[in-house]
Amino acid sequence: MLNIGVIGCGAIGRDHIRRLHDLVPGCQVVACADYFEEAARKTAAQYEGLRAYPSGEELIAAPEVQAVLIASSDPSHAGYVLECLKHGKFVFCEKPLAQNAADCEKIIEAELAQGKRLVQVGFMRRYDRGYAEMKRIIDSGELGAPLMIHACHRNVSQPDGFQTEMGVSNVAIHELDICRWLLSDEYANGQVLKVRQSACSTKGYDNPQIVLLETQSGARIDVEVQVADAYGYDIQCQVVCEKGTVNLPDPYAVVKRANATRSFPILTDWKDRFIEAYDIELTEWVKSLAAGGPTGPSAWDGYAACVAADALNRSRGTGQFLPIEMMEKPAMYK
Ligand code: ISE
Repeated sequence: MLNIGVIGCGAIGRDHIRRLHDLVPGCQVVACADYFEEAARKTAAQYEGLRAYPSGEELIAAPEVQAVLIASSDPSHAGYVLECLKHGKFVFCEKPLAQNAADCEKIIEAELAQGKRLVQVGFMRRYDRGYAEMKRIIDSGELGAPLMIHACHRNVSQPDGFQTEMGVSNVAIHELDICRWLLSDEYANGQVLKVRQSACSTKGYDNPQIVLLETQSGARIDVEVQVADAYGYDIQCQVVCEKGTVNLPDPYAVVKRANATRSFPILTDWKDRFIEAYDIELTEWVKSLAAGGPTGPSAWDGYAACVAADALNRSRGTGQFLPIEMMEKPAMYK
């Protein structure tokens, strides 16, 4: 039985605690912490045997905690991951791994010093059945080489304090991971374009934005990023290959026919859209730790996404494609 501590008792943190408690075999959540102590105490009160710690650091140091799940605010991720590595503990960190590539490099350095993989990053889309099938078809080679990806990420709302850069570093970070995974390729350059702004969006950040990327093999990717005020939470992805295309399926929804209209609902909450992927992701994570260590998205993958996000955010307003340059891949991640 793996004892897990969860840092961050906001929406996704509480959702993961429920998931680990109700669904995932072979583990129990024994500790939680939150920047707002009261949030941790309230969460702990809902589960037998769950203890609230006054800080993430104390939770990480607690002897009964064998593995840590980080679901706190983005700026706190890197510090907590480094703390887990200092204690040699397994850590699952929600995306993004850090606020920038430089902090990811520190994490990679600390993990290399431990001599084995301890870190997994929460790129849950890799566990979504739709994306997994797209990758299987692309990898089979039956459609020839992938040439282009058209993707879009449409969201209903963002929390207070959201900023333009987060459209890339927090939201489109999912596409930055899934596109390099689907194509088995790395990015060469990219830029962010500002488009005519939605009249609905008067909150002080760019919305929508377009992310453009070129991979090392010359494939091109465009991602429409609407961080808020969309009609629903809608994620689309089409990969155009030499001999055909593959499309991400819409999530399961019953089609209603009434009043001379055929319709089906579109989800609004991102936690629901990928609920099955989250379930599989954490089940596999716990299973992999029992077998010796994580096998899902690594600190290297977290780093690759942040390198691209940094370049994209630097490109905003320059009208230029900027190079996306990574350090040499350490053997541990090959
Ligand atoms: C949110 O922060 C997430 O993490 C979701 O996965 C993402 O799809 C969403 O757009 C973000 O707002």
